[in-house]
Amino acid sequence: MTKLKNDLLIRALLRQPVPRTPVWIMRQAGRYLPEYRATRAQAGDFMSLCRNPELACEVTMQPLRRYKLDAAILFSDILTVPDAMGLGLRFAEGEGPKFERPVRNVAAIQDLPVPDVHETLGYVFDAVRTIRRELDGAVPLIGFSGSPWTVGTYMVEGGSSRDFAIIKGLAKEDPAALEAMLGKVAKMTTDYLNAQIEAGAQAIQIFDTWGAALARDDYRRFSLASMQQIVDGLTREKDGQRIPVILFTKGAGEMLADMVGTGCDALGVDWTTDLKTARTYVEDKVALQGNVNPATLRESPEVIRQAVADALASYGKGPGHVFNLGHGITPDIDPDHLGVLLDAVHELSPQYHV
Ligand code: 1CP
Repeated sequence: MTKLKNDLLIRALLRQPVPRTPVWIMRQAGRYLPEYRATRAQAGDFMSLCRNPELACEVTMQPLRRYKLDAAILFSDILTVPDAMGLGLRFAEGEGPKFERPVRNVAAIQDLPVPDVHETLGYVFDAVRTIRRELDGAVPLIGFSGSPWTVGTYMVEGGSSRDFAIIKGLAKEDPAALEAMLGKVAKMTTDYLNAQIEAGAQAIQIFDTWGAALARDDYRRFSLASMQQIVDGLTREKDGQRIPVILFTKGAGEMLADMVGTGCDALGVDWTTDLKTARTYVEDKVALQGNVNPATLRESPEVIRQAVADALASYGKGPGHVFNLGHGITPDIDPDHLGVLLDAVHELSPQYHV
């Protein structure tokens, strides 16, 4: 096993001292990069890109060739799991994800299979192995999944949703059925992430994009409990190295305090909670990742640099900060603006680590 040449991300996630704040960017491979758009065109469509390990590796590497990043993230999607459960995923051009067979009732939940991940998602683990070979230890590779609740919103609604009316209806009418569905997704996701780790993923992030659409009690019952089930089942050490786990509930706010108890290593924070406040919620028990507003990247270089300075100052001194945006970079961003943000992190962060 190659030793990491740059292990700043792993050290920061474990709250160990680092000489500067490591940085990666959610959705760092994606549509804002012209080279990504070219590779996707070559693949034909988004799912063909995900299913081709060589091309998935290529788009994973693209942002690392341009920028000084401290991690790679597997190129895939959170919806590969329900696709493997037989729901029939397609990405209609300009429309976002759609499922042909959404899960709408108790019978569909009972019939929902939990297939073997090696038989259905082998292309993802092939991509992980291909990327690890290509990285050759330069930086760690982050594997990921969605949270069962977030994935469940797409499974029940049949695609993206504004108000989550159908799944919230199910939560009210038949909460036990919803829990059963989330339990199946959690089981499949645990196997999926463990197979990513087996194939070479060196840290794990669980994206809970829609958890904060729930009231706090419902968040605990439907989102946090199913993430807990995953964390409890994850491989936490491989080849003598701990595999850090990051939970990211967008808009978590005070719920960050509830998330610490899962046994995760780090929590993602979006820009609606400042890092100083988040640090008081988690009482320095876990590392924090974030949290510049992605919209800041539309502003001038001066504004971007100031946002970096503010986020670093808000976290303050000491270990346990991984720099990131508060959510994914959007397709409209000028790639040079991301360079400004990353240069500022490299330049301004060492003073917080003396
Ligand atoms: O047109 C295209 O090329 C597809 C756009 C795209 C990309 C680049 C989709 C479709 N998925 C991805 C890759 C992706 N998705 C990654 C790996 C790339 C990287 O981070 O560098 C990751 C981690 C995701 C995760 C993901 N997919 C989330 C959670 C993170 C988040 O941003 O909140 C969610 C909610 C999805 C669903 C999804 N997949 C794709 C789209 C457009 C969406 C969002 C749909 C919606 O808004 O409801």
